[in-house]
Amino acid sequence: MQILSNLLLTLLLCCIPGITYAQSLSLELYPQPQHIVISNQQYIPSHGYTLQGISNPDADAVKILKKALPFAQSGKSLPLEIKKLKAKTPEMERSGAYILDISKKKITIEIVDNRSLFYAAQTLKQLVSYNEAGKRTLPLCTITDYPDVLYRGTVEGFYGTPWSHADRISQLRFYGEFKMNTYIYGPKDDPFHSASWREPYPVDQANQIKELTAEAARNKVDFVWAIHPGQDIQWNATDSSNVISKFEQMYNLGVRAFAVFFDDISGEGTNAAKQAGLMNYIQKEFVEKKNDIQPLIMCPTEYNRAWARTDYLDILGEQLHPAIQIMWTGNRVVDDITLEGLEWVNKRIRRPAYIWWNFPVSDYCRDHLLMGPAYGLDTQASNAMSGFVANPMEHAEASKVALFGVAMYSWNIHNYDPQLAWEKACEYLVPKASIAFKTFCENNSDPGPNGHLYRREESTRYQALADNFLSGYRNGRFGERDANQLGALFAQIQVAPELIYNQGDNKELIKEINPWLMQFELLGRCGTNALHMAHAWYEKDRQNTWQRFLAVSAVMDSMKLINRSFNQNPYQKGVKVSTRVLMPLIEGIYRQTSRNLLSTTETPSNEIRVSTASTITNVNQLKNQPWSEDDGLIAYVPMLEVVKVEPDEYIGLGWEIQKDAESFTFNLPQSNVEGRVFEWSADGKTWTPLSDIPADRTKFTVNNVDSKAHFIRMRNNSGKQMELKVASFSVKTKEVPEINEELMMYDLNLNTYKTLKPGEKVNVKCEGVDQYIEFYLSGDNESMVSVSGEDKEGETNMLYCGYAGYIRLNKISFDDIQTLTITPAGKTPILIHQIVRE
Ligand code: LOG
Repeated sequence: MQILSNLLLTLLLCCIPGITYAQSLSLELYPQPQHIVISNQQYIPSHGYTLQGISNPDADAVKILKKALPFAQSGKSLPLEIKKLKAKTPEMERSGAYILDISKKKITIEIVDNRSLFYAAQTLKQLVSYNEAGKRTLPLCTITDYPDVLYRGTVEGFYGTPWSHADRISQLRFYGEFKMNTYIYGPKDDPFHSASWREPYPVDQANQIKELTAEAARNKVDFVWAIHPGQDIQWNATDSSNVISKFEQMYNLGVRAFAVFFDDISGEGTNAAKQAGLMNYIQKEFVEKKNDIQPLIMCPTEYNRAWARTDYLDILGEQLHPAIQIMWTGNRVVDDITLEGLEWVNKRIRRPAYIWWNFPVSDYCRDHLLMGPAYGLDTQASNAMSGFVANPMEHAEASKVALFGVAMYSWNIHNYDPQLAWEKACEYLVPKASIAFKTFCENNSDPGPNGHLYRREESTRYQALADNFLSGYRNGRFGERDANQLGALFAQIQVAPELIYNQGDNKELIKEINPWLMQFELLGRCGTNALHMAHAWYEKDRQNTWQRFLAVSAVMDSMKLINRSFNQNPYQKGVKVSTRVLMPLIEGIYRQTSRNLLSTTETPSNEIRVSTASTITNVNQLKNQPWSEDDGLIAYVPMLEVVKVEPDEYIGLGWEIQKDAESFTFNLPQSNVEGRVFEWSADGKTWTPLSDIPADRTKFTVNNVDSKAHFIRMRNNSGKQMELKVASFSVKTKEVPEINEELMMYDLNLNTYKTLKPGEKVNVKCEGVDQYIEFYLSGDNESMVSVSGEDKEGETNMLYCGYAGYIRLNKISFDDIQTLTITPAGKTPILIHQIVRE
């Protein structure tokens, strides 16, 4: 709001003749320039321009200028002069710094390098507007601009499907447009980057990289190629030259910037002194010999403060050549970036850290999208970092929402406003349906519970509303005003995807987020139904409440279907939307309604009560790791980073007492197997070794788990620290023996049911009923049902015949009847969800 009113104020002031107004936020320019002096006047150039000044100005920049401005073909013209910038401050010596001066007689651009001209042209492009007559107008102004952070951009450093060639081209253009100058190539699942780092790229892929380096150059972006050799590197001359040979191949494809990543590895490769040795060797034998290569970058093994428990960083700080940059993710793997945290690491590595920000990366929460603002970035930190790159989602276009913020932040840190950047990003990406897109994004920004404990604001504007409504409903009230507002929101949510499909020009974006759009529409529907259901309950209309309950259940079933059908990756499969506020609200209303409907003194019998599955572990890094339960498979959600297991610590699982295990599977790559033991237990207290697991295997399935077992664990019995990755640790339970459908009619769960086909019947004893019997039934539109009973005289009395829905029979109507019989009265089956006898 503040920003908006500033803008308005500025615009107003600009309209008063003669006032010169200087401040950085006076024009819609992104990223915001550092200094703007602007007059009130918009001006229409009287002639086309001609270039003057330095010879051979950057051709890519000139192309943009020629598109933005009228250029003179012949005759009279205005000068557009490009000259060398005489810097008076160190900032104005930075690559990309420029001064752009627009007066009536002339435009002057002062530059440090080609990048400066390119950026000045990008700014100019944003300055041009059109008046009513369709004429180009320009504001008279002077813009003095430079980047706060030297290296700004992204690191394609996630696990999962690497970006496509087209994705990358589109990214590079986007970076150029918003003054980001760095793209670090390091997708974990590119074998030529990581697992097979010694191998050269096959021809077709090599050609694509060549194209990327050219596209990067056109956009004044450094294409940094990273190698990830640490898991199997040998600290010898052969492997040192293997790294250099690979770099040579990349150099020949046009790469002029390089990085070596040592993250997420275990064993010998983690040695700090050896890593520094290799980096210094590359510095001396490759970088210094070539002469046209950007400063080297390394990602250390202890890349965040939570993991920095040894002298690893100090060794790097001392031994690594001072020209080499060191990456850093912050206080944790995924976290905000604070000045305090930066100062802490900078002291140890003896240079300003190069930030690898793990946002909006979603490889640890793949069922979610992170579409919210890029916030949590210290605005005082400009001098404490040498670079700032963000690790994005595997969804390239969708990542641009956050990356727009990254561009704004890293260029002009002090003035960074995450919310404003987010809004502008949404408007930029889906201009014709930006409101719908904002609705989608603001309700899809939190990763859900995760091992990194990283959460993001989501649906913040609706949190109080949702809480109020739900707590009122739980106490028997119906907050009409809250309900109206929520109703409007759900209606907006329901139509948002349609608007985005129809009006969104960015087809790639739509393709990426399509499963979530489908789910979002259903969320809107589900929310609307839930509110109707709550209202029906408030009106004391049980029949209607039950119908609405069935409607909500049906939409929830559709959502489950989408969750089972799309995005079936082996890590976090499925499609989750609005899990922070809105889905919990709907589920809360749903559960409360179920409780309301079933408020009875009966409790389900012991037979159908269940215990729950969960992880059991005393390993710190795993304590917050979620687990999944799906089709009888209980499993740790796979983790990406190396886990350190101290002596006597264990990783385990427990499962429901009524289930028997069919098999146990583990896949713990990168682990030392020495001294580990696998054990099972019936009670979680006494443990018995699991035999038959080969001692050297990091991956194995046991098919004959003792039927008494309800816990399994792997314990470190080696007396020293053990390293491993948790790719899988799971127990499959046997199919539950034939479900007794009869029980489902009395389990106090409205979601389970018994199906009754035409001709079949169910008898219900009337003995013990004091007040009434209720039937919760469903079927299709034609499903009819009859309830009848035989009285003492042996005569059949029809008590109900009609549609299958909610039926309540008061005791008085079946006083002299011992058994009621319920049966379909038409040609279609009915479902009995619950029979309540009170
Ligand atoms: C990896 C990275 C991954 C990210 C988020 C770094 C330096 N390395 O835990 O590839 O995308 O975290 O899951 C990492 O962050 N490991």
